[in-house]
Amino acid sequence: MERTFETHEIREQRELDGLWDFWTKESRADLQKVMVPSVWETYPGYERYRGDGHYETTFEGKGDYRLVFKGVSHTGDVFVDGEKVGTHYNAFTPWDVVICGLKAGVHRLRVDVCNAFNEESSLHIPNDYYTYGGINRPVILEKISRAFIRYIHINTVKENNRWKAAAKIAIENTGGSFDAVLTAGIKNEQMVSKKINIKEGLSVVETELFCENPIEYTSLNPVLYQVSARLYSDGAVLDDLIDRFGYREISIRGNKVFLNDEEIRIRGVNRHEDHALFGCAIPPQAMQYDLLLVKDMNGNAIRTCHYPNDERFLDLCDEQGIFVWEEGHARGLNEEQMAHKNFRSQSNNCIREMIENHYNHPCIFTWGILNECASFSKFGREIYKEQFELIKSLDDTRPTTFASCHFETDICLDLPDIVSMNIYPLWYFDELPETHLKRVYEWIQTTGGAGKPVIISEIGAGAVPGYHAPGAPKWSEERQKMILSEQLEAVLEHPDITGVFIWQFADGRVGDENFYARPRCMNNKGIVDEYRRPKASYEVVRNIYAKW
Ligand code: ADA
Repeated sequence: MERTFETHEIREQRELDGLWDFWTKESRADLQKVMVPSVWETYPGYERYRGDGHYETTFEGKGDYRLVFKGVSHTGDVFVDGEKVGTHYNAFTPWDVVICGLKAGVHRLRVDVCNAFNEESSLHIPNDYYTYGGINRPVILEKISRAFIRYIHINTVKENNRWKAAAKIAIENTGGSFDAVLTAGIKNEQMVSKKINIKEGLSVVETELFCENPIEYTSLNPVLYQVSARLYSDGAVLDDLIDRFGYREISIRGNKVFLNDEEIRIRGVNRHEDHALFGCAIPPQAMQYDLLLVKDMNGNAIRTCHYPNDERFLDLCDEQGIFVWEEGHARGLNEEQMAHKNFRSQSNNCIREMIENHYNHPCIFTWGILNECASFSKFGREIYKEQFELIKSLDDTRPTTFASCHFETDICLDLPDIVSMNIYPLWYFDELPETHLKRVYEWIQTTGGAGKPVIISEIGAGAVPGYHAPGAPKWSEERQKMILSEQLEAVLEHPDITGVFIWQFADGRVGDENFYARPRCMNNKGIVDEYRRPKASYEVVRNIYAKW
């Protein structure tokens, strides 16, 4: 399943999900059939394999095609009939390859995948989450003509009590320039039509779209609208694209954040794309199960720590009115890591791909970047500034934020629209949550972050699932329950805090490097374990979130 709705009526698409050949050895001695999407850590014998893996399938066709990869972890090199046609770095963003003039017949598609921590990789490094290897999200084969519609971005604004929808429609032309007609509109509403000359490369057409009395998107009534565009040449339809959006504006008034006129109060969880059975290649059924748990515990928000998420997950959040903080890819990088030769380009590409592909999701209320990186240093600040400027140049309709752990030393709090702090009182240090939070909030008011909305982007405590012991020592389920309860009560009782994301939704796999602080080689701060079995703290969260 590519998305939770049909994205084309005209463009022919075929999902290439299913059994592919997989091998790692040059001789192909270990060749076996595996399902795509998947990661090799879920194949017997490859649970801890780090290196190169090869995936191959065939498809039949003739002419021009676009291959869309929704996610390959972490580097993918694509070959069609033995010829290299594309490459991409970063597991968590979609990318595509256009192949022109294929002869009629059956073609071989091979993807060489690498998850090694090599010197080219600045974002996928040993970290407090696992870098899996494989084709972790769907692969789609699309038949295209000389030009195709890459995206439709919709920006909704309410003026004088009337909603307006401004569209930017991007068309990619792989051949010479030609005259065309572009039509666009919201489903069941009036269509607009424009005559255009399409140059080679990418052109963006801007137009306003109409809808009589649209219903506003709210968290309790998340109404979605479909927008479609079609491209015609010489009277024949060449291509189309359908996407979804909601009528809504995110605004900041004083130190509060609003979705239209609804004040946003976050009862959230941090969620890694990680599952005991699937690694980071989580199927839609399991995604929805996660969301059912979040809703069952009276939560209303997800932070996609620490990278962009699968579009199908965002679709499900749109449909259920869940607030999403979507994050660029980077966790805990120090100055030296941020000075890596590829860091700027890899990190900025991730932001571009995230915003281009996820612009329309009404569930996303903020873009986050650079979790716990060097926001205390002059050099770090340059990078934060550059990335916030990049975001605003791509989307100035949403607030920005970043999660900092640099209490009293952060020098970047003037840069985002929302200030977010990760704090772990009673887990990493002994201070009453209420006292700590008061100190943190008062300090923020002495910085460039003064007066801005404040989110507690992480609080939490570890518990090894099933560990119970008298006296509730650290790592027991009872201790986690006690700590979380005190932390949550303190945050939610604070009059000026927009909300909280618990660290974390589910236990998640980490590398062996940090074994002494991570029993089981897992980050054990989940309120459910890696199979989604609730720990004792689940009920506590459920009761506290119900009150807020
Ligand atoms: C940090 C970080 C998380 C996780 C957490 C923890 O705040 O942002 O990725 O590592 O700490 O469990 O200590």
